[in-house]
This record gives sequence, C-alpha cells and structure tokens, in this order.
Amino acid sequence: MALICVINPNTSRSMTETIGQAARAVAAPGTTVVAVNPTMGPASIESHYDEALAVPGLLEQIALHPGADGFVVACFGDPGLDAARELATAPVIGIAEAAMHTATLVGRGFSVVTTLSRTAGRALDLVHRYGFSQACLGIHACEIPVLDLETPEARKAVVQACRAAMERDGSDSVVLGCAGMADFCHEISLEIGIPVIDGVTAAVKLAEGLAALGLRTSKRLEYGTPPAKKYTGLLAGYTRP
Ligand code: 5HY
Repeated sequence: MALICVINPNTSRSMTETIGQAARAVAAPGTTVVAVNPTMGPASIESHYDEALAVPGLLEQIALHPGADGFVVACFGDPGLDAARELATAPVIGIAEAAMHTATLVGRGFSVVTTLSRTAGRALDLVHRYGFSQACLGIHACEIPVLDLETPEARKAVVQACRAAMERDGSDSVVLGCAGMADFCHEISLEIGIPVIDGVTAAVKLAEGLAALGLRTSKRLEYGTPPAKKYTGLLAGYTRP
C-alpha cells in the first residue's frame, strides 16, 4: 500500500487533472495517487523565470504531504528536484529523469520532443546531468505552448514532431518533454511504431518500486534536511526551525 503524491508545479488545475488520470491509470492496485498543484506560481512553466518561481509552491506541497511514500515532480524541467529531496524523506522523482532512464531500458538511442524551443536548453542540461549524453540523439520542439496541448490539433502536431524526430535522429524511442503530454504516449507509439515514454507514468512506477523496496532518500550528506534558517518577506513562512 503506497501513497504517491504527484505534484504539478504550475497552477493549471486542468493539467493537474490530466496528470492525475494518467498516473492513476498505471498505478498498481493498492497504490493511492494524490495529484496536486500549488495555489501560487506560474500558470505554466516555459522559461527559467517560470521555473524559478514554481519552486516555492512545489516545496510547499512537499511539506503539506509528510505521509507520502514517494513524490513525483510533474514538470519536464525537474524544477526544485534537489531542494525537494532535501525537504522530503520519501524519494522524489523528476519526470525528465524517470523518462530518460526508462527510454534507455527499452532502446539504444532516444529523441526528446518538448514544447517550446526555449525549453530545449534545459532539457539538454538534464540529459548531461543524468548521464544520457550518448543515449540522447536529439531534442526537438513542437512549438506548442504548454496550455495549448489540450487541443486535438496539438496532439496531431506532437505525433508529427515525434515521427520527424525519430527519422531525423535515427532514434528507437521518444521521450515526451511535457507533463501535459502524459496521456499522448500510447496513441503516438501506435502511430510511429516505437516506444514513446511519458515521464509522469514512468515516475509513478519508479516511485512505487522504491516504496516496495523500502528505500528512502539518504539524509547523510547533500540531501540532508535543510539547516535551520530564518526567511523574511514573502518567504517568511519557509523559515526552517
Ligand atoms: C511541463 N512546463 O512539463 C513543462 C514543459 C516544458 O508547465 N509542465 C510545464 O515546456 O518545459
């Protein structure tokens, strides 16, 4: 019996619903998934500025769910992942990290299809940080804003972008670069004939696995609980006792 808290770090309730449904669709019997988003922060995350200002809301949600057996940061930039791992004792999994690990388990070389070109640099940073510089064969943008992904036209455009990426990179799997694409992967995989990985569902299965193994984030060094610290102004509520 695991409780997995899936946090959409932007404030779009409809996107949180989509993410929650996709997560519950793959959760094992006995796993409870709670899908939440902060009440403060950006409506969507499409820039470094958005990402920086999404982190306080993400950390607030981590603090509000002390009983969770695992957390999923449901944004492809994996914003605030290290800070969340310091704050939580349960494992915290970023969807970019989960999707990239999963892609290398089912293929030799993966493509990433993200939303706007301006987010591709962040995806590349994570490819290098997570050690997938060789396995990632290309990062491509479908140029659809995050909150426009819910339209039928958007789905078609993402399918085309995945097919073009596969052919251009010579990849044998595709990683979807946005939590808002969580319910696209089966349809696209049928269309282009290779594994298409969504990070939300991959992260839920990884979180379940770690909970089943009884593994929690090590508190010995870098991910130790943040030290006592006074915060002022808008962030006074983040003061560490
Ligand atoms: C995401 N933004 O997964 C990222 C996608 C992106 O609000 N949820 C967002 O474009 O980086």
